Amino acid sequence: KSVAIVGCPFSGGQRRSGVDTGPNSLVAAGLIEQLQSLGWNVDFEGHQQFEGVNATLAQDEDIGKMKNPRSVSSVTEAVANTVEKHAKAGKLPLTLGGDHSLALGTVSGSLRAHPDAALIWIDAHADINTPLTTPSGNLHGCPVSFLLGLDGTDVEPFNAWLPKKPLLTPDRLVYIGLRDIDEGERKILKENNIKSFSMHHVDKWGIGKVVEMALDHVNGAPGKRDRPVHLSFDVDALDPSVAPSTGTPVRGGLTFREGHYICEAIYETGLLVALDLMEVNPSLLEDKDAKQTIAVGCSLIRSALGETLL
Ligand code: DIR
Ligand code: MN
Ligand code: MN
Ligand code: MN
Repeated sequence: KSVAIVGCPFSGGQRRSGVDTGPNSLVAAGLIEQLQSLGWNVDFEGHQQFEGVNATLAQDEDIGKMKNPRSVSSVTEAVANTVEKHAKAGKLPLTLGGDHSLALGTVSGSLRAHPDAALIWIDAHADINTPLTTPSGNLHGCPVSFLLGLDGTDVEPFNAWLPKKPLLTPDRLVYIGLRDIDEGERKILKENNIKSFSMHHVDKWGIGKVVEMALDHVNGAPGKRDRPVHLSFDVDALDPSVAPSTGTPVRGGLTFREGHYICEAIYETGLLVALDLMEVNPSLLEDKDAKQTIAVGCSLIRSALGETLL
């Protein structure tokens, strides 16, 4: 079993600098050695080279409401190609963010290799604004709408590389951890019948039941387990007391164990084909908060790759 680390030092999908240092911090904390000790063959050829793009963010003029559209489009297109390549070579791509706009690339790459895959999105936010509904213009709040090809997403420069027929359908998408949804997003989730387990549902049913229901949903029947799974984990899904150093923390999030349980349960299905760990921003708070967030990021990844279920 091989994992290919795709380090993505990119921050242009949102406004706060520092999230581009996330991948390096995770690797410097010993992630590679940790995965090797779990028995994984780790393929890491250095982080993706986005320095040029990060340096020219200031010159990337808005298109409509979208901030940094050219940068986000070129980075996500490149990431899609990298993830696709690793997935087709039989490796499990592990993408380290960077902001969550990157998942437009990672999920595109996964779906090219595994067209029937499901997307499990763990986040405080739904990241399903369109270029028309986005209140902030930040593209880290929009990747899912592009993946689904929603109204308003057929825009330059993204339509130069995204397929006319979207790779993802709403029935293969599920959310866990939501608690900060914009008005336009609420409408989109409803109209497209997208399954969402908010923190309310986690409280009501417990995380064990929620993960089973999420897996049942994307597989189309209770107990059915055959779809490959792309797990996209925004560290802000966790409560800020657990993962403080992230750009848009929201109170009332997943506990340490709830976050890890999700990763373990998905690993246990044997269907995980790709993993994203996004929005770790070590530069926002004091050193001890940054260290805590990096450590929890590494530990979520280890859980998704089998640490606690030997
Ligand atoms: C808000 C915040 N929904 C937006 N989004 C995210 O800007 O679209 N924060 N993803 O992490
Ligand atoms: Mn800008
Ligand atoms: Mn988020
Ligand atoms: Mn997110």
